[in-house]
Amino acid sequence: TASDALPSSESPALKFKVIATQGRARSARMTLPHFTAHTPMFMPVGTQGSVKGLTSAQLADLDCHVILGNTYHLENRPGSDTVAALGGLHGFINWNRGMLTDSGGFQMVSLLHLAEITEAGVTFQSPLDGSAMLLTPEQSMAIQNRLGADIMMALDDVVPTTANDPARFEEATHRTTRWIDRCIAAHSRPTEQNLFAIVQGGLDPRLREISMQQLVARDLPGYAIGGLAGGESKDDFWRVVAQCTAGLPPGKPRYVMGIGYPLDIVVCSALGADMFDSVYPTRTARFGVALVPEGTLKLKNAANARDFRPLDPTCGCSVCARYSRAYLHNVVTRGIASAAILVTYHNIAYTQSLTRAMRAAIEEQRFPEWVRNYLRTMFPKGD
Ligand code: PRF
Ligand code: ZN
Repeated sequence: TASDALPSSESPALKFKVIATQGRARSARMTLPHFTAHTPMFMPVGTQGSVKGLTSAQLADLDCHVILGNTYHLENRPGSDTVAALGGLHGFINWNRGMLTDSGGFQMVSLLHLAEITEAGVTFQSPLDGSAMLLTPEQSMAIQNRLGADIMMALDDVVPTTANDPARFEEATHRTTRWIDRCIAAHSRPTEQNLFAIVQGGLDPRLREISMQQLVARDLPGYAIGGLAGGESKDDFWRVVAQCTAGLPPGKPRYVMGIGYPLDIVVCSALGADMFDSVYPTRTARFGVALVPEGTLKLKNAANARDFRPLDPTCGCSVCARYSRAYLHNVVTRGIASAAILVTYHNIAYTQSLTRAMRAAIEEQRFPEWVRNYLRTMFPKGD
């Protein structure tokens, strides 16, 4: 409860202060070099720097506190030296709030099936000319230092949870620890940028425990839970998140990587996670799917053609204030460019109001009721 001693931590470029807890859920303030973010928070993904369909001004209007960029994509084009010359990612995309960059390895492994992981780093074929390229922990740090995001992610060895190879998970867990030491040594701006470590270990509780113990000993400003959201069962997913949120330091931010289904954001927040990112809300919008309290609304369905209600009557966003489902059905089915923009805007409004509502419920000590109501709306028959 709010009267307990509330955990906090302070490091050169990050202050984290839990302001309320209820059960394992917490509401916190995370002060970064560019912004004080409120958690739990969802961070939209701008792989190439920009969140597809939204301007920086719209993202700020939507109450986004931190957005994501990817090392791998930005290094390819336009290149981190160009970005650095333009004032870092913040200057390049004209965004003055928080930014986080992922380290690049996971993107190469998941997007380019040609990637190969060795002790040196992640080797892959350049998508531009097919030549072999190697991303080492040192290079990932050098690129991320040039991009200048508030939070940089360590280069980690990610094995898909569906791989049936215990020896490979064991190797990846220990390699992720060896790589964090190389990342720490290579990080050249520790007073301006935060390096977060990423817990690996697949679905094995023993490996997760080892990973946490080794990474927590490095005393980093924040910790991510990696290697999930890759097709494992919900039971496995929640079990690993629960183990990690219980084992990570209470006074430091906890980030579950690759999580964007609203239900997962709610469950992980209830388990004590603070940060989430995924392309899901923005990507699904481009397929004409709107996020609503009942689940999803597929705008292509003919049933919307004469439905004059907004996407979500309870949503306060400017799309819901101005447009009907019938209009959005029309622009989506005809492939008009504004369709993706309007649905993306609403979907980000939805995820931001979801996390804002959770923070308020935790702060007002009514989070269990809030969760019950959320679940009742999404699963009306209790199924
Ligand atoms: N590691 C990194 N980025 C990620 C993940 C990870 O494990 C995930 C989860 N599979 C999403 N993005 N570096
Ligand atoms: Zn809306």
